[in-house]
Amino acid sequence: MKTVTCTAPVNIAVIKYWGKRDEKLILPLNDSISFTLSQDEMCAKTTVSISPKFSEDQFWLNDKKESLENPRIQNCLKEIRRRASKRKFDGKDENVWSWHVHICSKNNFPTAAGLASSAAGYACLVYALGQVYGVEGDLSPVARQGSGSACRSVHGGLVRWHKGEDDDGADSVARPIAPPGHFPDLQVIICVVSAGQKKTGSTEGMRQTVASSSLMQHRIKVSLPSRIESMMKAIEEKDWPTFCDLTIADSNEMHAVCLDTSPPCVYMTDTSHAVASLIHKYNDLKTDQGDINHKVCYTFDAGPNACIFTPGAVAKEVLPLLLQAFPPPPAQTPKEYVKGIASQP
Ligand code: 2P0
Repeated sequence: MKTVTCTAPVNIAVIKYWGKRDEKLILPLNDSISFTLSQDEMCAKTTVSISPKFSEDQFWLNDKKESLENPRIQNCLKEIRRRASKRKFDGKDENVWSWHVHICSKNNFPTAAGLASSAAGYACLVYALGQVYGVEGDLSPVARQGSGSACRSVHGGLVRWHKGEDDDGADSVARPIAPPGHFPDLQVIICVVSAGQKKTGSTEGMRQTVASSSLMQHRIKVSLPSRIESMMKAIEEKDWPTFCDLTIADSNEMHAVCLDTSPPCVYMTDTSHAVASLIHKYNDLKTDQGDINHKVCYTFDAGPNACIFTPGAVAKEVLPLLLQAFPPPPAQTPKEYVKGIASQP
């Protein structure tokens, strides 16, 4: 028997992936850019075991036995086994690729609440499978077939997922663009507005947006090409204020196309908008004080929870403001509430 345990962190997109050009291969309509958070905060942990004695594949998610019929898991498994079947071990073929697998996966944060759980989950699963079956090489296109955003969690730091042009998805891969400490002393605050499951899953929401939103055409053809180039330049030049402006603009545009969808995909709540408003007021104050390097930015995924990127020096100022404006429910201790402050992504 061979056993491997891996962890993979969530990634938070600052240029969002929303919409596919190929549903089956999970090929996106646009490039996206994200931060992979640090390993010690929000992450998935997966243990995989393979043995010639196992009679079938089995899967447990958050301690509950789940079916392995999910085609996305099957696609990842098939691709890893295909790659493993082509490998030679110490000069000879080995049939480990044909051994059944037992998979046990856990998230240390709410699953399917718009907190990138599938990204961490599939990145972790694919990496662990790669290790246990002895597969080398770029695993981001395999993780992509589990969940699009998962391909970005295969790398640390700032990562760009290239949409690619090929019909078979061979060039739709994630590449690191800057290391974890690129913006020194950066902190991330995750404001959990609601840990409940979202009403419209990302896959379905994207499908509806592509089918019905005319604003989406503008996003793909006009806004994104220049925003992505500006974001790459801001990252290269470590231009924090511009990075903040672009991150906020892209989050708001993604949620605008969600609202332009029929039926509308409504992910942000009144509380989400109140958090965004507080951040704008804070940034206006910093701008008035001529202190734009201490700006902060927010971004919202397909859910109501805010992800706030802040320079460490102002995190100490922003967090008490948030706690004062949005007091934690009495059942939660302040420690639990602030658990979302990640160390440097
Ligand atoms: C992102 N999201 O770029 C965007 C922002 C949510 C909002 O990627 O259908 O779970 O599995 O490829 O990867 C969530 O979408 O969707 C997502 P599928 P996925 O992070």
